[in-house]
Amino acid sequence: EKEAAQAAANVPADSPTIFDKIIKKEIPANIVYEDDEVLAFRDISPQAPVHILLIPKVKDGLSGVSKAKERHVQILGRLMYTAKLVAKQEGLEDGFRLVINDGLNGCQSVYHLHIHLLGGRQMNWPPG
Ligand code: DGP
Repeated sequence: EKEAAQAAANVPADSPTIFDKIIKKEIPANIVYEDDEVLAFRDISPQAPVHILLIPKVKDGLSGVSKAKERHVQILGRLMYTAKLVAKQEGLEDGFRLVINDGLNGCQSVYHLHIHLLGGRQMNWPPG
Protein backbone atom coordinates (compact mmCIF):
# COMPACT_ATOMS: atom_id res chain seq x y z
CA GLU A 1 0.00 0.00 0.00
CA LYS A 2 2.79 2.40 1.00
CA GLU A 3 4.79 1.34 -2.08
CA ALA A 4 1.79 1.95 -4.36
CA ALA A 5 1.27 5.40 -2.84
CA GLN A 6 4.99 6.16 -3.29
CA ALA A 7 4.90 5.00 -6.93
CA ALA A 8 1.84 7.16 -7.67
CA ALA A 9 3.53 10.16 -6.07
CA ASN A 10 6.58 9.78 -8.31
CA VAL A 11 4.94 9.78 -11.75
CA PRO A 12 5.30 12.93 -13.89
CA ALA A 13 2.75 15.69 -13.32
CA ASP A 14 1.28 15.26 -16.81
CA SER A 15 0.71 11.50 -16.63
CA PRO A 16 -2.85 10.34 -17.24
CA THR A 17 -4.90 8.98 -14.34
CA ILE A 18 -8.20 7.18 -13.94
CA PHE A 19 -9.88 10.60 -13.94
CA ASP A 20 -8.98 11.08 -17.63
CA LYS A 21 -11.07 7.99 -18.40
CA ILE A 22 -13.96 9.48 -16.43
CA ILE A 23 -13.62 12.80 -18.31
CA LYS A 24 -13.66 10.94 -21.64
CA LYS A 25 -16.61 8.82 -20.42
CA GLU A 26 -14.54 5.68 -21.03
CA ILE A 27 -15.49 4.44 -17.57
CA PRO A 28 -18.77 5.23 -15.86
CA ALA A 29 -19.11 7.77 -13.09
CA ASN A 30 -22.08 9.28 -11.33
CA ILE A 31 -21.70 12.81 -12.69
CA VAL A 32 -23.56 15.50 -10.77
CA TYR A 33 -22.25 18.62 -12.54
CA GLU A 34 -20.38 19.36 -15.74
CA ASP A 35 -19.38 22.47 -17.67
CA ASP A 36 -16.57 23.34 -20.07
CA GLU A 37 -13.96 23.43 -17.33
CA VAL A 38 -15.12 21.34 -14.39
CA LEU A 39 -16.48 17.84 -13.86
CA ALA A 40 -18.05 16.75 -10.55
CA PHE A 41 -18.91 13.14 -9.78
CA ARG A 42 -19.62 10.97 -6.75
CA ASP A 43 -16.62 9.37 -5.05
CA ILE A 44 -16.47 5.61 -5.53
CA SER A 45 -15.68 5.19 -1.82
CA PRO A 46 -17.91 7.74 -0.06
CA GLN A 47 -16.80 8.94 3.38
CA ALA A 48 -20.03 10.86 4.03
CA PRO A 49 -23.63 10.75 2.75
CA VAL A 50 -22.53 13.29 0.12
CA HIS A 51 -19.00 12.79 -1.19
CA ILE A 52 -18.28 14.40 -4.54
CA LEU A 53 -15.03 15.03 -6.38
CA LEU A 54 -14.54 18.19 -8.45
CA ILE A 55 -11.80 18.08 -11.07
CA PRO A 56 -10.49 20.27 -13.88
CA LYS A 57 -11.34 18.69 -17.26
CA VAL A 58 -7.93 19.80 -18.54
CA LYS A 59 -5.19 18.62 -16.19
CA ASP A 60 -2.44 20.88 -17.62
CA GLY A 61 0.17 19.54 -15.20
CA LEU A 62 -2.03 20.15 -12.20
CA SER A 63 -1.45 16.76 -10.58
CA GLY A 64 -1.87 18.30 -7.15
CA VAL A 65 -2.15 21.65 -5.46
CA SER A 66 1.58 21.56 -4.69
CA LYS A 67 2.19 21.67 -8.47
CA ALA A 68 0.02 24.77 -9.03
CA LYS A 69 1.47 27.48 -11.25
CA GLU A 70 0.29 31.04 -11.77
CA ARG A 71 -1.59 29.88 -14.91
CA HIS A 72 -3.77 27.63 -12.74
CA VAL A 73 -5.17 30.42 -10.56
CA GLN A 74 -8.33 30.77 -12.67
CA ILE A 75 -9.22 27.06 -12.64
CA LEU A 76 -8.42 26.77 -8.92
CA GLY A 77 -10.90 29.54 -8.19
CA ARG A 78 -13.43 28.03 -10.59
CA LEU A 79 -13.21 24.66 -8.82
CA MET A 80 -13.89 26.16 -5.40
CA TYR A 81 -16.74 28.29 -6.71
CA THR A 82 -18.24 25.22 -8.42
CA ALA A 83 -17.95 23.28 -5.15
CA LYS A 84 -20.22 25.89 -3.60
CA LEU A 85 -22.73 25.51 -6.46
CA VAL A 86 -22.73 21.72 -6.14
CA ALA A 87 -23.09 21.94 -2.34
CA LYS A 88 -26.23 24.00 -2.88
CA GLN A 89 -27.46 21.58 -5.54
CA GLU A 90 -26.97 18.74 -3.02
CA GLY A 91 -28.93 20.58 -0.34
CA LEU A 92 -26.02 21.04 2.07
CA GLU A 93 -27.49 24.14 3.71
CA ASP A 94 -26.17 23.10 7.16
CA GLY A 95 -22.58 23.09 5.99
CA PHE A 96 -20.03 20.95 4.27
CA ARG A 97 -16.30 20.38 4.02
CA LEU A 98 -13.86 20.83 1.14
CA VAL A 99 -10.65 18.79 1.24
CA ILE A 100 -7.61 18.67 -1.02
CA ASN A 101 -5.16 15.88 -0.24
CA ASP A 102 -1.63 16.50 -1.47
CA GLY A 103 1.23 14.05 -1.80
CA LEU A 104 2.20 11.12 0.36
CA ASN A 105 1.62 12.68 3.77
CA GLY A 106 -1.64 14.19 2.52
CA CYS A 107 -2.87 10.71 1.51
CA GLN A 108 -3.33 11.70 -2.14
CA SER A 109 -4.00 8.64 -4.28
CA VAL A 110 -5.03 10.11 -7.66
CA TYR A 111 -2.59 12.61 -9.13
CA HIS A 112 -5.09 14.81 -10.98
CA LEU A 113 -6.05 17.70 -8.71
CA HIS A 114 -9.44 17.24 -7.10
CA ILE A 115 -11.49 18.85 -4.38
CA HIS A 116 -13.46 16.52 -2.12
CA LEU A 117 -16.89 17.91 -1.22
CA LEU A 118 -18.15 16.12 1.89
CA GLY A 119 -21.46 16.67 3.61
CA GLY A 120 -24.71 15.31 4.91
CA ARG A 121 -23.38 14.56 8.39
CA GLN A 122 -21.55 16.32 11.24
CA MET A 123 -17.84 16.47 10.41
CA ASN A 124 -15.15 16.11 13.05
CA TRP A 125 -12.13 18.29 13.74
CA PRO A 126 -9.23 17.73 13.57
CA PRO A 127 -9.36 15.33 10.60
CA GLY A 128 -7.36 12.12 10.91
P1 DGP B 1 -7.34 11.27 -2.95
O1 DGP B 1 -7.04 10.18 -1.97
O2 DGP B 1 -7.52 12.62 -2.32
O3 DGP B 1 -6.36 11.26 -4.10
O4 DGP B 1 -8.78 10.94 -3.53
C1 DGP B 1 -9.02 10.11 -4.64
C2 DGP B 1 -10.44 9.70 -4.56
O5 DGP B 1 -10.83 9.20 -5.82
C3 DGP B 1 -10.74 8.61 -3.55
O6 DGP B 1 -11.61 9.13 -2.54
C4 DGP B 1 -11.44 7.52 -4.35
C5 DGP B 1 -11.78 8.20 -5.64
N1 DGP B 1 -11.70 7.35 -6.81
C6 DGP B 1 -10.64 6.64 -7.22
N2 DGP B 1 -10.91 5.98 -8.35
C7 DGP B 1 -12.18 6.32 -8.68
C8 DGP B 1 -13.06 5.97 -9.76
O7 DGP B 1 -12.70 5.23 -10.68
N3 DGP B 1 -14.30 6.51 -9.74
C9 DGP B 1 -14.73 7.36 -8.76
N4 DGP B 1 -15.96 7.82 -8.84
N5 DGP B 1 -13.93 7.71 -7.73
C10 DGP B 1 -12.69 7.19 -7.70
